[in-house]
Amino acid sequence: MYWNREAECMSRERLQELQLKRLRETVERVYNYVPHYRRAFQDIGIEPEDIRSLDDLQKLPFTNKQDFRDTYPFGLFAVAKNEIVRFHSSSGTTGKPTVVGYTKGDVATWAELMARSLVCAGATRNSVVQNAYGYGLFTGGLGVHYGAELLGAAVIPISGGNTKRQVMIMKDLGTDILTCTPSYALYIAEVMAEMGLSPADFNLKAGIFGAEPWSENMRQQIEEKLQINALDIYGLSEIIGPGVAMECCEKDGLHVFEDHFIAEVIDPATGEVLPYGETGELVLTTITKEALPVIRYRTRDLTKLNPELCLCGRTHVRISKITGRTDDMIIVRGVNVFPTQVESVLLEIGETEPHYQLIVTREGSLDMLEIQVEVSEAMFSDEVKRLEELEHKIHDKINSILGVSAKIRLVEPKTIPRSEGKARRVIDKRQI
Ligand code: DLL
Repeated sequence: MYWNREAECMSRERLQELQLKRLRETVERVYNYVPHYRRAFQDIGIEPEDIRSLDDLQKLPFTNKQDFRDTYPFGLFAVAKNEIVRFHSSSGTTGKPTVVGYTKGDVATWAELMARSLVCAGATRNSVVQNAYGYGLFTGGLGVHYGAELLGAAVIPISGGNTKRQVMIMKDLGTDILTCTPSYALYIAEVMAEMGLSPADFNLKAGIFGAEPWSENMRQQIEEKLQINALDIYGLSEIIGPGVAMECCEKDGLHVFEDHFIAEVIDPATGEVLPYGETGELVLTTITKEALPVIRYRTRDLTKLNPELCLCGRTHVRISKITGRTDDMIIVRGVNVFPTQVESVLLEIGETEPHYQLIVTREGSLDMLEIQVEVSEAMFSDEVKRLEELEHKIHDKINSILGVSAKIRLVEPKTIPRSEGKARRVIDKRQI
């Protein structure tokens, strides 16, 4: 099932022709209407006519988060302000937020991409989509909303939070598609169980989870607890919001909607483009955006590209599940650690609950990593010896897989704060 078969299954040859045409139009437009780009191109002696093939994209300069900050709020817009029909803002926690704008055309494109994403998860016009992404400046809520409406599904604009009501509505309205962050999906499952309900009491079929990194093991947990197909959706405000890439039911990578975006993976240290299959930083170029076209945006998200044809029939390149952000990575005594690696180890051992947090401190000049993870009530009130054994087991496995020695602290159920949006996995208390 596809929303737009022609676009999603287009031959690579035609797709690349289309990409080149759209790339050239975009480059022309930003050169003419966005002083930042004109300057950046001129600095390295590039004119729009120099872009003759898709490979020429590599000649263009990168765009960073800092460029958004330096030109805050409207400096990167390529249309007059009265063409803008919507603003959103990134959820950045440091410095000024990033403001992004959409024309009518952009809102329509975004809805199309989200309709495609919903169909990837098996949604139809008969679906009831419970949208528990936050509504507001965050792109999750309204992004999914417009896509679900375009599809003709019934959308429940419930936003995040008030989880008991969330569960009740899910049951009473017969929700079949749930959209929220993966960490919130787990919390919903927990509340469901507390309310004495089981998946059999619901009509849930699939979930579209994203906005934060999550491991394959986390997928298994969610699928088991909710008895659904759990699929990954990727996106970011600077590019459009959710719907840049979406996993199909093959669950083997997320298709980047390449008729609207061009994906590259670079070595974050050198900026060099990496061959297919090598892990690096995802760089995205928009080729149909009107209000805010973005050239070679450095996402800081780590992934690799897979150009092989997918069994689902879609021809668009796939990114593998994002393992983390370059700036999410914590360096503990010189060792790079991503929260998803820890998550993967914990869930593989499988004797803890899927709620964890990493706490980094510095004692003297030594970094200390503590991993707090919840265990079940029964386990917690069990013999101390059993808890110690489990702590050792986790410690050893983390040590052998990540190469870092961490203090493991098993904590009581519900000690770790639950999130209704993006989970906070790392608390870095080092003053560096
Ligand atoms: O999180 C857009 C979104 C909403 C995506 C709902 C999916 C679902 P921002 O708030 O701008 O936008 O944050 C973007 O979130 O650069 C990634 O680091 C992270 N991220 C988004 N989706 C995924 C994912 C939205 N599926 C930043 N896996 C991105 C891992 C993700 N990380």
